[in-house]
Amino acid sequence: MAATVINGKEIAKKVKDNLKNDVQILKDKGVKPCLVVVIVGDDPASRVYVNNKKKACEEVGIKSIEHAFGAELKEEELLQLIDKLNNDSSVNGILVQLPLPKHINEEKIIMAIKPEKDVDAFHPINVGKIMTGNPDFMPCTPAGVMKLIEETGIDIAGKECVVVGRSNIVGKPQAMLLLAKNGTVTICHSRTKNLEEVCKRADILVVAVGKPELIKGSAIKPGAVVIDVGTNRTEAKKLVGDVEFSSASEVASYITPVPGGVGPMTIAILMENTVKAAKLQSVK
Ligand code: NAP
Ligand code: L37
Repeated sequence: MAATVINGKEIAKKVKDNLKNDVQILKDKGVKPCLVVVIVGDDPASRVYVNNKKKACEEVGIKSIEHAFGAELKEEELLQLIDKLNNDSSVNGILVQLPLPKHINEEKIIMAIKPEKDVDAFHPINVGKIMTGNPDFMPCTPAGVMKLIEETGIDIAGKECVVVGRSNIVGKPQAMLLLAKNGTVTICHSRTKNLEEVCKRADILVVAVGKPELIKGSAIKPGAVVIDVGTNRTEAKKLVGDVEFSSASEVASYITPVPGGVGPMTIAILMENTVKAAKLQSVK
């Protein structure tokens, strides 16, 4: 039996539509939510994502400002810009699109962003709040994944959840969110032995590795929910996930496509975080 394909684009649209109302209420109070997106260098994937983020802002009614720089930008100059944005009360959210050029220390940049404006939830203060519960901002991609799982109607409590990948952006916070919903969580990475066997235990499988079609149908438990975070461009310029869709969709009960799965949800959560930032800053 073929799996039901979870339509991330449609679910993201619902999230954004709900936000429009919140934005209008804020505007009526004289608060204009504003997101600043900073992009350094000419990574084509980052360019697409930043454009999609700006487009989403427009849809929701959030003001977006882009600062684009060549790869030669100095770390010091970026830190100065962040300092200026931190102190500009008309700016609610600051997002520095990663990856940054090698000569810029990403950790240093993340640490420089005021936690109240850190809509990516990458600052250690926000990461800590995700771990202890009750965060101000949700981690965009993992929270988007949670909404997609929610949409299947499946209760996470007590389920075997396997996350493949342990990055600070996706894998690690993903595991925390699944744990918070009482999943029994296993995290896999490049040193995991018998990856297929571990994946096959999963009722809910989230894959965020960055290796095209790494996970095949043979690694999936019949009836599992499969969420594919991977966004890989093949030589033929085709976009594929970390899961082999053709074989996996024969075994899973629900599966996300690439594109049109997790990507649009990442952006929808970013919009939620920006509106939340504007709300929190307006009651100060
Ligand atoms: P990352 O920082 O490169 O991390 C990749 C993780 O995968 C690491 O933990 C690595 O293990 C693990 N890994 C690598 N090869 C493996 C293997 N053969 N078996 C098991 N684990 C393996 O990547 P990321 O930022 O998390 O992104 C992952 C993918 O998701 C990429 O394709 C990225 O483009 C995509 N992504 C999509 C969205 C979206 O919104 N759709 C958002 C963010 C990222 P080690 O830790 O041991 O090295
Ligand atoms: N929050 N996310 C945040 N901060 C960062 O610094 N790098 C990074 C990050 N990752 C990120 O932006 N990922 C991402 C991935 C895919 C999309 C958007 C953001 C996306 O829009 N994906 C579309 C297709 C895009 C395409 O055509 O290439 C999709 O449907 O999947």
